[in-house]
Amino acid sequence: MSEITELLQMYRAMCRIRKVEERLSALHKAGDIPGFIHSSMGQESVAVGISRYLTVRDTIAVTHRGHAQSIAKGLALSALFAELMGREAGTCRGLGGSMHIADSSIGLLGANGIVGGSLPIAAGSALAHKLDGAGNLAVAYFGDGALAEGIFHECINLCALWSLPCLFLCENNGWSEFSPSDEQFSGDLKKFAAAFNVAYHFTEGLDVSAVTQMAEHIIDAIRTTSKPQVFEVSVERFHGHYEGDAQAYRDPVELAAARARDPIAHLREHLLAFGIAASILAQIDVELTVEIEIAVNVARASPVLSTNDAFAMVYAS
Ligand SMILES: Cc1ncc(C[n+]2csc(CCOP(=O)(O)OP(=O)(O)O)c2C)c(N)n1
Ligand SMILES: [Mg+2]
Repeated sequence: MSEITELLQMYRAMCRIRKVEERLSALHKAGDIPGFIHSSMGQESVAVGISRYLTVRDTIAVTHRGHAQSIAKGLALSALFAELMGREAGTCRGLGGSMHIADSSIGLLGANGIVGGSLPIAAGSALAHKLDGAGNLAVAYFGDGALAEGIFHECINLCALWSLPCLFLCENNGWSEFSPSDEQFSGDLKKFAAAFNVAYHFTEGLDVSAVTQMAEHIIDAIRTTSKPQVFEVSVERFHGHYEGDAQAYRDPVELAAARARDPIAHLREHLLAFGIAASILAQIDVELTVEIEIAVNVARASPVLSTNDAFAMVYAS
């Protein structure tokens, strides 16, 4: 595949996630989505770069900010919209919502409302992959906020000790809810990795090509060695902690600078400079809009489960 075809694929994949989240934001504002949702706008390069090198048998455990990670792994958009809108066509029949989305048929082990909750799930899955011997791996997505949780240390220790094929993928957006991470965490992920004899890699998420190149190298190494590795990607969180959080606690100058570090705009400029016509990029936008509206309509056409149906699933018969 030519370099330009690959870049266009990544552009489409990142725009798809961005447009889904913009649509989710509007649906949430309109009252069509109950509960909290957390957007990955500004962080799309991570899931897109990693997922290029994952197969359907590789597994991922994702965070509360997990839409991008799930879509990039292959989650059907109609199942995503339906789940968030509380409809029966959702991945968990609309009972889980954004922070419990799961689809084992594509290796999506589930989103987590518990900070750090993805780590032990991925570690367990990595043990299963090792016992299975088929060369698959597990990815534990987590935010910088999880570094202050004890479970991170337990999981990286066990994965290193037992030589488990687990990628510890830290999306470092510098924020943990409404606090800058440096007010929450005094350590250093690179040094933590070294302390557990685990290889560590870092890149800026602004450039999806950099994420992709590093991801290929790391994922190949994990498959070959069956050893865990840490990959930290520095990204920007464009929206509030949750949709509806106005981010009054953020300095407007800092926020504007963060929003200027947009991986999609960055790639778009690169593609235009490469000679790709703006009309080709506009066509991608139109195609994605159609795809998303079809998914929203499928979700809307699906019924909401009755309260009795919900109770029926609490106990096995
Ligand atoms: C164990 C636990 N502690 C605290 C919370 C409350 N909480 C929800 S999200 C969050 C911040 C998470 O920050 P980070 O891991 O960096 O992810 P980000 O939101 O930046 O993507 C916190 C503290 C929680 N959900 N679970
Ligand atoms: Mg964070």
